Amino acid sequence: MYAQLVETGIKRLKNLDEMAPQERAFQEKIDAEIKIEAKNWMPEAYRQTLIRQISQHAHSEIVGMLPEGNWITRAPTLKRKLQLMAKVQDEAGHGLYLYSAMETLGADRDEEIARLHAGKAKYSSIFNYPTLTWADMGVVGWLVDGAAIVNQVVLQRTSYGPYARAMVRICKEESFHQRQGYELLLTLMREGNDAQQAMVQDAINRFWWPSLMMFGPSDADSPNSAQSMAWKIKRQSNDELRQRFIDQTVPQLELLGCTAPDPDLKWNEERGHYDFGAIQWEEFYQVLKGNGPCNRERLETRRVAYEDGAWVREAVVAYARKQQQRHTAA
Ligand code: BYC
Repeated sequence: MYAQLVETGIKRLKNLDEMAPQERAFQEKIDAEIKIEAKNWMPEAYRQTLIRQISQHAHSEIVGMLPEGNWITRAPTLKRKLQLMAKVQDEAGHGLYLYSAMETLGADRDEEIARLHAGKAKYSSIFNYPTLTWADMGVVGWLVDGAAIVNQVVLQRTSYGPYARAMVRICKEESFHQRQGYELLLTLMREGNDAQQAMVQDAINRFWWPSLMMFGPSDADSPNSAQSMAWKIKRQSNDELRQRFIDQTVPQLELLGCTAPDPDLKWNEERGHYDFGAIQWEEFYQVLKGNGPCNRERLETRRVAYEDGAWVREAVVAYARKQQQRHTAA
């Protein structure tokens, strides 16, 4: 795959013999599967790539709380409310582990959050779509967390130690999220009435293509992939992961008794994979530019939450100062 990416010439990568000694030693360490830790030397571009990816990932987790947070007060039973609250809290936790991993690279959390709130930072495109019905809670768990797991299982082996270790716990929690979503949908499909079953199919129709876009542009159009694969930040390409997600999701879709909004989706015996239709990349790039259905609403909600939470941050700092004074006086 790496050789293939180099050949396509998206970004020409240096050979080992073109690198300065320190950089060559770094690349050899990566090639030998030795993790890079916070205090180790690393090329500035490696550090910046990680800050970019980890901060975007952290932002996705906390913005990702919003579409589901909207439904906590409307959950149909106590059990569903508890599950949804636990899931949304887990996403906040994921954001915290990831911001901490990002800080080990010297990035400033407040600055990165300010960039998010100013509309200057990216977060996952998927969270710019609205959650219109209760079935969306099932579909977000099943498809959105399902896609996130496929991407994140591989990131457990990413070359930067603190990021890889954060992923281990995140993957365990995501797997609970995916299952609760699927179980919610199975219940609606097996015990629900016609309207409830139609609600599930409608949610799948709306989230299917945006979930496939979560993996990022096709390999040929992914500017960061070649270098990130060489540094083993990314271990598998966007298209490889997208294909894996489709292959494992279609049987689950069939078990639900639902369909995907893709007439070209069919098993290809020769390839041993599902074929699927063309993704509308224009829609994806529009969402990235801030023109998705909910971009403005999501950022505004985040800004208000941050401002409303200012007193908590001040109280925590005041308490810490007081404790420190007591400690010094004693
Ligand atoms: N949305 O060269 P590429 C979750 C950007 S949340 C927005 O392939 P890269 C969850 C990309 O950043 C899941 N932007 O980039 C939470 C780049 O822009 P810049 C979040 C996207 O980084 C709550 C440009 O497009 N998971 O789990 O090599 C509830 C070109 O792309 C997207 C992660 O963040 C997108 N979908 O590969 C439920 C995983 N795709 O920065 C669930 C960690 C691409 O050059 N991240 N872009 O301006 C990654 O694995 C990689 O960053 C990606 C993109 C595969 C996403």
